[in-house]
Amino acid sequence: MADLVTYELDGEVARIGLNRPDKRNALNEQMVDHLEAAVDRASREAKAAVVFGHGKHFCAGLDLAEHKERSLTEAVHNSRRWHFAFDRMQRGSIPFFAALHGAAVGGGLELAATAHVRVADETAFFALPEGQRGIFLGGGGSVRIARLIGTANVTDMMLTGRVLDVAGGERVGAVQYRTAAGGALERATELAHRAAQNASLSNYAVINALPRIQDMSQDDGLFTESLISSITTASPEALERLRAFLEGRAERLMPPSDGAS
Ligand code: 1HE
Repeated sequence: MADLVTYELDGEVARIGLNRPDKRNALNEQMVDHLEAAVDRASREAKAAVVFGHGKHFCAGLDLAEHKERSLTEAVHNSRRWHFAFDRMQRGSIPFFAALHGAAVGGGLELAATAHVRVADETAFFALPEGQRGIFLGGGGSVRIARLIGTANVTDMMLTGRVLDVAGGERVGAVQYRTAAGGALERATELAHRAAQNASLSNYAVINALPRIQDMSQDDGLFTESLISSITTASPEALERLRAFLEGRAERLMPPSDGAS
């Protein structure tokens, strides 16, 4: 049987592929375990990672066939299992880029919202059909998707079954980069390579401190920012990078050219 989740290392970037295309990469329990193992492996071996879907779609969400057999208690544990696994990605040690195409729906959108940056091609679409299925978000979406696109948009998508195309996804803030059909994986990989060049501690602060600061009061947030900022500044890597800039050895920033931003 083919691996439910594929893993490959492209230099400093790990590429993790959902690999159950016949079921549109619907996530069953085993896949969530394999995904978590791949995330942990990437965190040890890579400086950034991409998560993508094999086949026609990114991910059709929760495996509904498996879910319909669950007792109430099992459903709670399964939802918590998703939370723990996804948390290892969102609050881990390296940034994740989601490459989206086709359906990114239900739990698929919850997974996409767990990544730190989303790249979607023109075939991508987004929906939260939980209401239509008689269930609710269970993979962290009521927190992560709501923070990403706002509670009003989540409410609308869940109540009305609204399906957003890639432009709609971009409008609500779910999509940071758009590509032509078939281009998301390459673009996400390129962006991940770019992120891999940053100081690891800065990336760690971006993915761990920034979201926590959003949950704080302004006063606590500003104080925490000062602490994190001073910790990163004092790291040997920062000192070398600051020196390199001042000695003219670092790349200068350029205004974006077409397609480069
Ligand atoms: C599935 C699933 C699934 C497809 N669980 N088996 N998610 C949903 O409600 C989305 C349900 N899926 C769809 O709306 C469509 O399948 C897609 C738009 C994603 C893709 O359409 P299409 O035409 O390419 O594929 P298909 O013919 O609908 O499906 C192909 C097969 O995948 C088919 O099985 P087959 O044995 O008949 O070939 C489908 O039954 C199967 N399949 N999606 C199980 N989700 C932690 S809480 C999160 C809560 C949620 O995620 S709720 C949203 C669930």
